[in-house]
Amino acid sequence: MQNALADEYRRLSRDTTTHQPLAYLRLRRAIRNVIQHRDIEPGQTLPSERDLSQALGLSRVTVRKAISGLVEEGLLTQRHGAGTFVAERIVKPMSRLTSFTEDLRARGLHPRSEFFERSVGEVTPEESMALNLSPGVLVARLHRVRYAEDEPLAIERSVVPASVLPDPHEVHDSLYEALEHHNCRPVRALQRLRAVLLGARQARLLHVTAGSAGLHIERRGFLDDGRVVEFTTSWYRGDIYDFVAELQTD
Ligand code: 16G
Repeated sequence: MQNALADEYRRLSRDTTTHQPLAYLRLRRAIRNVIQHRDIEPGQTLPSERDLSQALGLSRVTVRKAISGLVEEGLLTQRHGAGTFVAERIVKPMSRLTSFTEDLRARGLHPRSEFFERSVGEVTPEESMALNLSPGVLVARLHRVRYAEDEPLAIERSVVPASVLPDPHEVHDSLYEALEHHNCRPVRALQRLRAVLLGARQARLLHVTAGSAGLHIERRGFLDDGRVVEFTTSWYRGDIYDFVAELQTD
């Protein structure tokens, strides 16, 4: 792994198109790339700070700074006395508006969806409140299980105004890619998260036992002009996900 990382770091140092003059940012990108290419697997240890600084000819301060950024992003975890590992749980920073597909790709995982429903219909009273739509307006609905390779991670039900997404079959794996295609990817979101026990059907779909812990999340995504473009209800597996928020005093 150390060789793969050293090769990637040198490649980035030579690359004039994406040239990153700051060594710690270059190293951060090299580590991210080897995780994405699966040269290092979740749960495996990263070479020590000292080994990395020797192999790459960098100061330990630089190596530490590169690693600490990836720990904050949730890609790496540190255990006192045991070293730095590629995170096994998926750590999702709550301050960044990312999609399921992007979160998994960043970890070198292959995301995919299995749909139960892709339809267009009249907005329900609950959906019209969440999306600020008048009664009678049409919405596109997507109901799917989200997988990383063959492992189910979440169940999601998304509702999008049909004026934005007239045909829900345009969504293959990523809703945000389809919205981006229409220049309607949300730029801001409000998210409400609570702990739940997964019911029998949800548990079966997520390959866990009934009554396991889950996270129930509602996201309302907004466009620049304030229109609500997405109302998604998700049930994420509690045994895999950590949601992390950075807090600051006023
Ligand atoms: C995430 C979002 C969900 C969004 C989806 C888009 C959370 C809790 N939920 O799962 O609201 O619709 O990503 O992902 O983060 P996609 O572009 O891969 O379909």
